[in-house]
Amino acid sequence: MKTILAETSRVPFARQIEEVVNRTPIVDIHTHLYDPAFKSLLLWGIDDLLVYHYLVAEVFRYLKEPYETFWALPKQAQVDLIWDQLFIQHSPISEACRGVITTLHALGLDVKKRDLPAIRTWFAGQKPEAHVTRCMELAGVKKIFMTNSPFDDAERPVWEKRFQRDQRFAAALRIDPLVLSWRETAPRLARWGYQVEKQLSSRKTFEEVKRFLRDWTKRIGAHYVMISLPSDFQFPAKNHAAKLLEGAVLPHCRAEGLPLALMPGVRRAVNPQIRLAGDGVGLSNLSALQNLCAAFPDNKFMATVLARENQHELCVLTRKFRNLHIFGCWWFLNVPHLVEEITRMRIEMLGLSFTAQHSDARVLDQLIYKWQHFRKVATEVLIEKYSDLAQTGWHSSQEEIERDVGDLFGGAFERFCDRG
Ligand code: RAT
Ligand code: ZN
Repeated sequence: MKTILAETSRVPFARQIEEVVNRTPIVDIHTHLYDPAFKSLLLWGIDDLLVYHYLVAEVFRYLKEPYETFWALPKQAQVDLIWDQLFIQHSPISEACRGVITTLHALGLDVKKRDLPAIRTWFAGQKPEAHVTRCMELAGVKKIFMTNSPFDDAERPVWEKRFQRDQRFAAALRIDPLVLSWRETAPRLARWGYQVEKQLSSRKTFEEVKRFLRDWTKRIGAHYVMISLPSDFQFPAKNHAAKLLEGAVLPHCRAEGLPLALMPGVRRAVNPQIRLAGDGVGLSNLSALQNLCAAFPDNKFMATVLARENQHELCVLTRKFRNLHIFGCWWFLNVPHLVEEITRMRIEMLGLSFTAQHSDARVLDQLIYKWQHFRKVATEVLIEKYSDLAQTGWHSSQEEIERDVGDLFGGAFERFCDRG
């Protein structure tokens, strides 16, 4: 009897939460998408959806030919092969495959026909600008953070030429090569007019690195600075990365009031033969992050960690340092089972003071599935949490739920970044 009563009183409440979660606009704080002014750098459409590196990793599990045979194919033939193997020869039930189907369905395409040529024809009739609006609307995303690297030879010239910005796209300054491959990066900075030395022994070099960071922060209007880190990253340490962080990156971020987003846990090129799909995951020693947060209380840090096994420790760390903001279920963690586990744990340990998800979309259309799938999980977790409260007689109002969901979907991040 008790259970039935609890169940029936839960239903309208559950619908209300679902409705708020579904209509709250999202600030997508980390993607690999570009302002449409970057033209071909903004990927969209069925072919790019299907050669997404998450799917490339999966197709190799079914192929017997040497890796090179796949890479030698023209892009459209790679796409055909992926479609055949992952959607026709097998059911597309992995998260990355299901994502393609969710996306096509949301765009109004009839997925049950399994007709790739017809899907291609539909996409060929779309215009990129209108498609951006449509995907953002279907995903319920109001702002997209790009990943902007001055070290990317395709991207850099666009910034140098200047262009009319699309206000829906915000910039984040990505500096992995500067911190992680200083030996190779120093000569590039020198070629670009910054007086730096490889040894990192002179004050001048750090000043010049800061000048480089200032120039690019200003040029792109960066809201934060970002680095992904190998799982064996340590701080403090007597290496280039630690010296550059302490001597240039952190002072720059402090001076500009910018958060430094750290993403530990990647093992790059575990299998280089599958190229972009070949990165793996490793357990990180989060003492590095702890040491940074403790030693630099005037710096703001953001973090997302790739290993599932690091998630609890990251939550504990976040409880200790208010200059740390955690975000997202990143890459291999962005599967419903783990998103649910991680989101539930974060809410239980941190309340609403974190950013629940980022899409990491590399293809515009992916916004649709990444956010539709996430909203479903978020709804389930939040229904559970508000129901637990309701059982004590604490009823959350519509406004309170809207406020809370808004925080998880970008509001807490915006407040954390606030330079005022
Ligand atoms: O999720 C991804 O697509 C990865 O390849 C990476 O881009 C990762 O998100 C990163 O930003 O390094
Ligand atoms: Zn990313």
